[in-house]
Amino acid sequence: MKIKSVRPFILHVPVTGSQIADSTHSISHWGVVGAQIESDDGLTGYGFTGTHAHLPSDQLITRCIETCHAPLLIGEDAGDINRLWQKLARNSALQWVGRAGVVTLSHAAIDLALWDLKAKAAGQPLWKLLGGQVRDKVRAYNTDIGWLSITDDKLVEGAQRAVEQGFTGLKIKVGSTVERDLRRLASVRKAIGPDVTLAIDGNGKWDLPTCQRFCRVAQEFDVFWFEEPLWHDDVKSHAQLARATPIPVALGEQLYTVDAFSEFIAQQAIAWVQPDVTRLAGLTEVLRVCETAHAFHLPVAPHAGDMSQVHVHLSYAHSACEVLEFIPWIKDCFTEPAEVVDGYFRRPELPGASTTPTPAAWAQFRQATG
Ligand code: 0YR
Ligand code: MG
Repeated sequence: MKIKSVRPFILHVPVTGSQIADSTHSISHWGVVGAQIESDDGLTGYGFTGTHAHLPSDQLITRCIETCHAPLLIGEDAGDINRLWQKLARNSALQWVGRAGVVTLSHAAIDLALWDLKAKAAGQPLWKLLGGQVRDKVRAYNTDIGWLSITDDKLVEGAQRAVEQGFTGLKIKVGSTVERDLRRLASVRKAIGPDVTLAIDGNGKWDLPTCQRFCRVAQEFDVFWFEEPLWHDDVKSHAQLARATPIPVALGEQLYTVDAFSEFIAQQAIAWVQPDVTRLAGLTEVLRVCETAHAFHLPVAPHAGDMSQVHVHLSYAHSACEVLEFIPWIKDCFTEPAEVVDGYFRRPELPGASTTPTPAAWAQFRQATG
């Protein structure tokens, strides 16, 4: 099965309501920026990364796919995923300009398209190709109820509604002021009772003293994890915070390599490991992170930059994956959406990685690739 063409694409899909905010971003659309890889036997694989739908930076990614990655792939055997990963990631010119960021996001799209293609060629959902299912069901937690842009009243209402729908896990954003965030945390915990896991996510906004002050009070509310409490690359401060609070530290959505995860693990700075197949160089690199986490008996909760389309396959197949993030923004753009029923992700059944867009989404949300 030879690679015949590699074509980039960009979709901009509206978020819930018209705008959402966490401590560092405010966005109206989610970007689905990726590659369509066609093989000589007539199959098409789709892979993508997730962005804040900022067209100029999305076009950096599509340009990297089109002009740097595609020429390395044409004519190659599409099934040689491991070798092609090395060819892209250890290409000296590309490595020189980026071992993180645009080059990695572009590589993620390519790697996922190749996995999608391989699973389609095998006539199997991806989780089967990854060794088959290790658990009966994948627990979802809902992030979409907890944006900082949601008022205190609506936050509590939304949390209650999600629990009524069957969610057993929620996550709310923090990183505004300690006082406001503690008030919101307390009111959500009170509303949902003790049986629902409740995580918090700071998106890297606060410094160490602020996190410590927050955690001293927050620990009363049975916080499942504190995600991205501090600046993304600051291993030392995460290690200090992890020693200072009983609340487990979670991170990974802004790490790009297995090496970065290894450093946090080695410094005992991380309790929940959150790799994202759309931000590291695809599933191939994320499997290394999951194996590393597994070796240290650390649970994995993938960050869902793909809004869980691929991650649900990974989570059915990998024993380290305990729970998976759910945000509903883009699911209806795909022929097999990542659906949650009674709080658990439905197991995908169609051949592939659940990355194939519907013709309707393709027509409605497509943007110029530059
Ligand atoms: C919106 N999930 C996250 C979104 C979300 C971010 O900026 O990208 O909040 O990906 O932190 O855990
Ligand atoms: Mg997060």
